[in-house]
Amino acid sequence: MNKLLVMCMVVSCLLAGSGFAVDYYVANQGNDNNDGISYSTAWRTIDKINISSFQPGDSIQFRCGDEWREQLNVSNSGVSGSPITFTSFGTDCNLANRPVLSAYEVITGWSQYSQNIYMASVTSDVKQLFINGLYVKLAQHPDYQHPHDSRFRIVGPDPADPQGKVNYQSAAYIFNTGLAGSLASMCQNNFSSAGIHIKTQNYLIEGREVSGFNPISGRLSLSIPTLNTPKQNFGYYLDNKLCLLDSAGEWYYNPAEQKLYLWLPDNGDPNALDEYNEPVYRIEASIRDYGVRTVPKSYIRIAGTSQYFVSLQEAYDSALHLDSIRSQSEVLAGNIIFDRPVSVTRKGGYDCGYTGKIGDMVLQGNIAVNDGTVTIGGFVLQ
Ligand SMILES: [Ca+2]
Repeated sequence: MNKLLVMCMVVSCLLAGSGFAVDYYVANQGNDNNDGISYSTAWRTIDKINISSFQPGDSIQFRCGDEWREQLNVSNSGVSGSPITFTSFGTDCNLANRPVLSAYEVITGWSQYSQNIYMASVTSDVKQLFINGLYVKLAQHPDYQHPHDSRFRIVGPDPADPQGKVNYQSAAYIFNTGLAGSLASMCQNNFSSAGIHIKTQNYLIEGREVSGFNPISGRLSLSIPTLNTPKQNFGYYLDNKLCLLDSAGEWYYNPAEQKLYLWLPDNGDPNALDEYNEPVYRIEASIRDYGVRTVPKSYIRIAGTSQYFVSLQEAYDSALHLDSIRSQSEVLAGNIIFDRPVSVTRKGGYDCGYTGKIGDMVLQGNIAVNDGTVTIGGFVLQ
């Protein structure tokens, strides 16, 4: 409630202080010491926008053809009929030349690590990786392209393929005698800190971290027990460990070394240049939580609280164990990562006041469940 009051006071002050709307311009060739209010005196960075104040009716215009890889935090509000507008300017603003605001960082400076695997320094935790705009998988086993993968990338109950199969189980560990084979030697019997994703129900995958491995019994211990007891013959996969990076199209990030490891899908050299001396591979890492973030927050809510969020990711990051996040009739773009050891329920189709259940949610981005449990209902996935 205090937050709302403060917010209303801020808006009132802005209205009281607003004289006339101002158009601000941002260009890669600009300068943050400029006043920003003409083409020739444009600002240069998103950071300058983040630390500036805007009033209802103002516009912030980005130069077509330019690109920014910073996080935009919009902290001012427009009012009904007088919004703050983010748009583009320039004479060559066709579809292919629009300004780009990206949360992704281009990764360059690769050195060969071993055969097809290359390594680059990245000082921020890599959450997702894209090669020429296409999503590539975190190193895992069994591999993503494994012939026994289901659409959840889980190896099914196939006796001929024991490596991804749960033989005996409890909520605190699983046994897999298949791990005593080549994979165990590949990882020197060390699976600690690897991610493990276990299918514990027909509709549920629970993500955990491996805390130990017994190479004699094939027992994999979990950092936190799963909520449901894994079923015999249900599948699982391991990920997030360098020794699991053994196939084309896999990557791994070591946060302690701050090194990113990559085996390109076509076995190429990530430093390769084309005939115009341009990079063949545009390798982009998601290292920020948001590309664009706005407050006040409006249409996503954690049930039982007065908190509203503008993005599902932000709501999830604030959710407590067993919370239910609700929203209705919205299309959410962007990628979402569930990476906390909590169990969260996403309920689409509910409005924030819970007065009725209408209007499913649409999720358009990639969804990665790296830890914890997420139960989703009332959503359309695209
Ligand atoms: Ca692999």
